[in-house]
Amino acid sequence: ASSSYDRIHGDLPVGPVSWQSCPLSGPALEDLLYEKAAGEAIAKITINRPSRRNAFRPQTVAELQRVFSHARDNPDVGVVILTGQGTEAFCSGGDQAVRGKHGYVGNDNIGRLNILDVQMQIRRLPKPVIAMVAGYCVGGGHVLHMVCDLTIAADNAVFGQTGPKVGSFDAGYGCSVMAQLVGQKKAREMWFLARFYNAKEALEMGLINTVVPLAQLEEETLKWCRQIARNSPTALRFLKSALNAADDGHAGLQELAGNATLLFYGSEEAAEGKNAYLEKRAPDFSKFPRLP
Ligand code: S0N
Repeated sequence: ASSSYDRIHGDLPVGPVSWQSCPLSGPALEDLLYEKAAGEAIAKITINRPSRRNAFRPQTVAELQRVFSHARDNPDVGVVILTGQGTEAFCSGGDQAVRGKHGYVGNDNIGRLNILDVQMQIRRLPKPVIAMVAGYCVGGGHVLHMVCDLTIAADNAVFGQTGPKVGSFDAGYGCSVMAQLVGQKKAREMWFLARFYNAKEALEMGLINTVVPLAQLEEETLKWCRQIARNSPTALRFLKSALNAADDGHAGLQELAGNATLLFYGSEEAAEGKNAYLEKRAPDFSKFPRLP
């Protein structure tokens, strides 16, 4: 039903968007597509290794770091979609072909677990990140969707951890965020048995937000993005950090507090302190109310 708010704000844009490649300084992306919707505050990051079920190697992860950083800084972006190329997989986790003794090995011959840095980037990005999932979403790929703010799944999506089957595990957000989402018993089931779950089961256990037919996956994701993109960016920023805060401990508080500082800097009261310092006079805070 349409409320007076809806009537005042008008209809959301509908239909497909025109995706345009996002210009990025530095070397060309090899493992990702990074696009922006023309005229809309929506960016899309696509892991583009479909022949490996979009498994990530160090190169993929380094590129994810670059584009998430760009999306964070870009004022024209209000919401970010993370997805995988094709319909077979969102992401199948770390590329086992380059797994070495100390992580995943890239061109520099150094083992890395740098996907953990991307998890942090998504968690702390002050804009909503939406996982758009078709096909397999497993292993480290499953952790990626869990750290996204929302997950929209196609009806062919399959979710699960494989770690204990292939001799790996994610004992960080991979466990703690999962337990928050699905509860301790179900999280232990997911990790200990390493079973796969279909989209309906994932929805029932609170792992994802909605399921739609594969053909409507992007259309539905855009609907959610457009609804988010017209809302207050500052409210969204605070809400994301507030929803992280308790679980992230000191780091969560620091993120939330940073947002408070960011807002306070825009006030006359904060400006009085700065101006007084620069003008070498005592600040006059007496005009600012001591609110109840
Ligand atoms: C995804 C699965 C279920 C798809 O099965 P399907 O459709 O039958 O396709 P396949 O024939 O199996 O695959 C097609 C081709 O793709 C290759 N491939 C698929 N996944 C991977 C992968 N992860 N690595 C390398 N190659 C992959 C296949 O080999 C096949 O190639 P060809 O045709 O040449 O044979 C199925 O593919 C599957 O089960 N994949 C493996 C899933 C898996 O076990 N992933 C790894 C899980 N572990 C992690 O992700 C590590 C955790 C982690 O990231 C982490 C955690 C904590 C701290 C740090 C880290 C970190 O890594 O940084």
